[in-house]
Amino acid sequence: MMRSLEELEKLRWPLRQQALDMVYHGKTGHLGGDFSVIDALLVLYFRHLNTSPEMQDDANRDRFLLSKGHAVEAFYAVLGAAGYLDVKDVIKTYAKDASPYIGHPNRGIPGIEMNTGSLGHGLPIACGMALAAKMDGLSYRTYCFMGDGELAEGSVWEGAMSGSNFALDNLCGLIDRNHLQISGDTEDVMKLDSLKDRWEAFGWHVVECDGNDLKALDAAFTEAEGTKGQPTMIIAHTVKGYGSPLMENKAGWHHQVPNAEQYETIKAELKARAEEVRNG
Ligand SMILES: Cc1ncc(C[n+]2csc(CCOP(=O)(O)OP(=O)(O)O)c2C)c(N)n1
Repeated sequence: MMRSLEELEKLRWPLRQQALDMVYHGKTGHLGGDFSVIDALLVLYFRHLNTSPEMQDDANRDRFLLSKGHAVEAFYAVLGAAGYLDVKDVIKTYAKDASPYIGHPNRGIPGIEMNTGSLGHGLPIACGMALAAKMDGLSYRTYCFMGDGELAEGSVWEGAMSGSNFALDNLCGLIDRNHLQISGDTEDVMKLDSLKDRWEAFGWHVVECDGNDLKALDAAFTEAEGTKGQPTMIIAHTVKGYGSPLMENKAGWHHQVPNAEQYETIKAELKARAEEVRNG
């Protein structure tokens, strides 16, 4: 279902509110990483991914893996907007006993292709899916979103090697480059400088963009689609907690659940962003 960037500009604030509601009522979750990646998820699902709730058994549907699986609340919100699930159900039951909506993506939920959350698994599996498309003569594309902290996992670099070795131009990765991971700055935990050079050295086409700018993301995915002979890695420069000054750029909000007062503050911050859009 194609939506204009103007429509997505409106959608990105209420969808963050839904993620906030899931975490607040479920008393667990990862709001910082949800808020940094939700814009990229929206642009992908509503402007690039060739799949839909009706296409789930279609062998030629595009594949998407949220390798940074802890951002599942953002994923549920986007799947809800795209018609895969009822987001009210998610908000009501998220992380509660017997709910299918657990804290990481789980196969069996419509639209979820793979269980993720043990970091580092997405890219090698995405390589396998992209290679399978080539072997089967199918035209579907495969996308995989990772966190920058996730790049400390060795298996990511096996995927990096395989992607170019098999010339997987039907594969597009995205790194949510927000400079923070669970315990602080990525440069203190595991240095990632020269990130573009590293992926290029592994044989990937690299696109850098502002990962909280819908237009820039849209152009990056379009460039990936037009790239032949090698896979593309989009380095999306984002702000962890984007849209909530209370949470922005603070490592503590990786996994923190807001109290009642913080909940109201974040809600007001999101409402203000939504009003900005309405007032042009
Ligand atoms: C294999 C593995 N090791 C450790 C963890 C614990 N963990 C959960 S989130 C996280 C930090 C991830 O940081 P990043 O990928 O940058 O995510 P973001 O900041 O975008 O939320 C870690 C280490 C995990 N989920 N899987």
